Amino acid sequence: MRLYRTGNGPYLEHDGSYYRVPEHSWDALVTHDDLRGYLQSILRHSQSVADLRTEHILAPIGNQEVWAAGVTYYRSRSARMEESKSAGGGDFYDRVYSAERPELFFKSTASRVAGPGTHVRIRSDAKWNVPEPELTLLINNRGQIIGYTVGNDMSSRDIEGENPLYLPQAKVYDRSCALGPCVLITPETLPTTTPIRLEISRGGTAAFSADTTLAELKRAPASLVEYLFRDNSFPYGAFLMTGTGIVPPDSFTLQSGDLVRITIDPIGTLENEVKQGI
Ligand code: DO4
Ligand code: MG
Repeated sequence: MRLYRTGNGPYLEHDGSYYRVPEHSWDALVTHDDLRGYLQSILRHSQSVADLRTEHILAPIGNQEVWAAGVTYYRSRSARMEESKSAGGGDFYDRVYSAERPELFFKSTASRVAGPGTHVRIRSDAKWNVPEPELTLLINNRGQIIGYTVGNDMSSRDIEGENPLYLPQAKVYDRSCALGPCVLITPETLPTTTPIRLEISRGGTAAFSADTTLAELKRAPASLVEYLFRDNSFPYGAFLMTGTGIVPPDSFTLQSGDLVRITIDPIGTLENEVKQGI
């Protein structure tokens, strides 16, 4: 089952048919005692409706905070070590990759999140920028993973590489995070064969593309959630981005007008245009 947040309230998709969800509060859905049971009863008792208009689809977020895990893939560890070498920060990334405690950082409030089909931003004082395609967990207020969405952790590599203490500025700014297009509601852990694909096009031609799978993710999602919820409460639940396994070559930086497409097959494709300084 896939849950969409739209300008006309939430919709449920199952086997290609769409259903309206009577509960309009996204926060009430995320914190529902039995969200799957509630959604399954909608499938049993209501008629399907016409297809969703894609322009009505919003980021699947209410009052949830967005957090992110870092250096959870070997590729990210190597890229971080390289970009921060001259600042003397390389060793930290190597150590956090193999440490028991993961790197978790605050990524976004809902107001900074871009929905599908809208634009993400490059901050105006950054010169080296990339998207980070990340499987993103939706966790209820009781610390249970209730679903999965696609996330883009937009990042300024020059700012982060200059000094690891600049991480919040490299990561948190207006429209630095995209989520969507929906939440896959499932009690199952996603298989390690699940592919994550990043495609960046510029002026209609491919500028970069790459794939990874969840087999490369070093940490179990449940363990990341357990750390996030230690001594930390989330009355509306939270999103947790699980880190990137794809980093374009060092010669690559995003430009205004680029189109970023991130596909995680059982969930869908999140597509956003990039703008700088707007
Ligand atoms: O340590 C910096 C953040 C890395 C990150 O966002 C990632 O690995 O996805
Ligand atoms: Mg990231």
